[in-house]
Amino acid sequence: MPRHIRLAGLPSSLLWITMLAVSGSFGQSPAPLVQNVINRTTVSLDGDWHYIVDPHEEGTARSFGSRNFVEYDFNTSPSLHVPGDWNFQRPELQWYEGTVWYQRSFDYHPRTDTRALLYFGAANYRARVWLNEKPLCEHEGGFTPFNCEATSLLQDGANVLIVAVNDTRHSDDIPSLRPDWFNYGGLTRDVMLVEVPREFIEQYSIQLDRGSSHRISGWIRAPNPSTSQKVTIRIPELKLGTEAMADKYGLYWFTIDAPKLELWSPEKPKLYRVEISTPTDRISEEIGFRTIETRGTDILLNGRPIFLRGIDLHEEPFYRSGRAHGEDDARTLLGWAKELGCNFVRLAHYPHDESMIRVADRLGLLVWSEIPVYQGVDFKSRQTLDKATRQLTEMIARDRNHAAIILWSVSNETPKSAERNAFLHQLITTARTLDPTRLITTATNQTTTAEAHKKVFDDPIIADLDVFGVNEYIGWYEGVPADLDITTWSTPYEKPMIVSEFGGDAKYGLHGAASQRWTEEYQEDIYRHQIAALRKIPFLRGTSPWILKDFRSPHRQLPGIQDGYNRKGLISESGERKRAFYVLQQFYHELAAQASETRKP
Ligand code: GCB
Repeated sequence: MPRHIRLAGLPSSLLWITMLAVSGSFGQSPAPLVQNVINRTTVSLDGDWHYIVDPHEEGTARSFGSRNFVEYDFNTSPSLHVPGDWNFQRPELQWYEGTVWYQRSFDYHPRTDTRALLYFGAANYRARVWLNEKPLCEHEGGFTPFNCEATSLLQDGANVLIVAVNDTRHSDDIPSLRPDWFNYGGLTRDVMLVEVPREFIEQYSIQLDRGSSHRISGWIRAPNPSTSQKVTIRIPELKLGTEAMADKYGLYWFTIDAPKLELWSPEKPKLYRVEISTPTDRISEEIGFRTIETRGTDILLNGRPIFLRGIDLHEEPFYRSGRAHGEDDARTLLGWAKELGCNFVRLAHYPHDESMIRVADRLGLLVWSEIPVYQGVDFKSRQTLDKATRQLTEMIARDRNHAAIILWSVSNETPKSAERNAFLHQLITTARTLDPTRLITTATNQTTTAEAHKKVFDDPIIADLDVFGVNEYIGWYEGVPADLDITTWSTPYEKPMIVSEFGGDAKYGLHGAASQRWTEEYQEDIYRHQIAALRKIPFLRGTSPWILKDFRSPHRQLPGIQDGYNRKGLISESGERKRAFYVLQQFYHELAAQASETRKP
């Protein structure tokens, strides 16, 4: 059954979009996402969970969620740590793709006038949740959070939670069948109960108006508003505040003029504590204020042209296997990016853990955040578009108040076709409608090469974008590094371009001639030629090479060289820097010095 969900903050003509309900047959669909959970009262459900591996879907046939079956016993089953993928906690699960049943018990004492939402930071890829033997909710999409209304199913005292997570890949999923990264399954991010009052602040958008450097505006959504209820928004450091009344949709719109506002920037990532309160609820968050827009081929941050000195990264930690998670991993990964001289990161190819964005806010790193509409997507399927739309909506709902994010990306490397164009157009429109304050991008590898060494970036999807990303592997998948010296780049579009991927593989510690593939010298040579070529592209406004660190990919099996890793990292999986790291670092330090020179009064 199609279900209509309302998207807050939209003009009335766009108030509704049609989405398919997650399922009509199991529990509820997740409740609307509650933002900023780390500043709420929470009960952590992280820790050890019992698990049962279920390759034949016995648990579904025998209703594991709602009754104990004699041959299966969660209480005597081994455990997995949550948050974490299952693949690298148990050697026998490394290559497992299918269903794993998770179970844990916990004590809880419900309080009158308090609601409890069961919150999952992410479960890859499908999750079905039972609380105290009753189906609660299900969710699809491995990199975005969801929460389920648990209040009425929670018991005073012992409670039992069961989650079936399935990470089987399907051609009509997002991502599709063959992503070039490891399919880490499981409850990969935090699980918690979030306690909120009966009437609570669910979501809000607090940003500078597009183009204004001092007018803060936005909306707050609190379910079940009474028409007389007021919301107060305060920024204590600026001694500013205002009140707002609900409109008929339960949205509280407000504007605050802040003439003395210090803008957030990579050089000075200033955050202000913003407090929101209703008669029944209050929440605060550290928010930075900056503008981002384009003018011709320029990207303007706070009204001034900026060049994005970036690096791509997957959500994998250094020094251990599995999914990265939490602030420590984020600080290590983004710390390396800072050391490279970056002011920008492309978080590939899916929304990363929220702590990554919070750390980027504090470190002053601009962020490109992306949904996994990756090669091989079924663009003809309405259902697949619904899945992508849901992931886009959840990504924006979680992160819309983070100053670091300047670009929402709707896809990576999709082949040109009428169906592809329509599919991406729909996503771009949704992203713009949900968040008119940020720029929309995508990474394309579609070019027309009319003559040898003449690259024309003319993918028609560029017409729909604010900024376009180009992935290009001259010297690795195409020709040799010296081809970069004679390649010309052009585009019919008057828009800023970011080279969102380039590079080549090198095994750390393998040395040889610059012409010898897989050596650090070969990779270094690609970077040298590439940087010389980039300097000549007049509409280039950013670079983010592929990639910060070697990452696991089942596609990469060359023995003795790849051994299961994509080796395009500038740093090995154990933290050793390759020669190309220093080449990029030198380029970025030079660009940073030039930029600070032009900023001088
Ligand atoms: C690409 C993809 C990226 C791959 C990379 C590679 O174009 O966007 O996901 O990992 O190339 O190494 O081939």
